[in-house]
Amino acid sequence: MLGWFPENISTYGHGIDHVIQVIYYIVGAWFLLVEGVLFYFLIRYRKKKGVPAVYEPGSTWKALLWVFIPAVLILGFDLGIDWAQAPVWDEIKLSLPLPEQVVRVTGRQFVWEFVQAGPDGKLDTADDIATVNQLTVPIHAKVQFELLAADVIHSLWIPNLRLKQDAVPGRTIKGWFEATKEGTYPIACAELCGSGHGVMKGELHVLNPVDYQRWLHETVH
Ligand SMILES: [Cu+2]
Repeated sequence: MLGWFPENISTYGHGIDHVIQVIYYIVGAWFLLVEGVLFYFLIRYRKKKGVPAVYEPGSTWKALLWVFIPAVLILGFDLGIDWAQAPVWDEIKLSLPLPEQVVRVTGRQFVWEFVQAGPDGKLDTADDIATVNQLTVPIHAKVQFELLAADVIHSLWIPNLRLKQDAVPGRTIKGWFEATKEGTYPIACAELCGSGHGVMKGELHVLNPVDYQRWLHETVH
């Protein structure tokens, strides 16, 4: 039922999709149940001749069960979602694997700026590669990013990587991803950041190791 998702090309994408599925089915079933009960009551207790409307303050235990039972069920579902997402959160957010490639990403009204470590593997050296709206990474490599915002809050969104992270002025937020399929994928801003928000778009290029090395050396020299 979630086949309309963009193709997953991230090592941790299945975990994210699993969490979304859990939430989707719980909320979907709950929605149908609540709407069903609502419409049943609407019809069952509709206006009838000779039956006056009564004020029901909900002061009896029997009436209060309509509050307590759903509250307990919702708490249970919440804990279930927590339980499903905890290992995914741990993997993506609490661990920062040793990077094979480092890139600094800056959101700026209305572009994505990338500064990528050159062949020496380090940022802030002479061989850094600076690009605008174009990010090139090798396939099957752990890419670590530091995310900054130059002006207002932006959000780095690469749907195929199942990556969405706010960029907040004054903060450097680290994260990582590993792409599993060659190709070109969209990058967007997911936080309304001004009049050009809708055109704040870029492209992620995932290259095989040979093409990547060629790109790296052609771009640096
Ligand atoms: Cu933005």
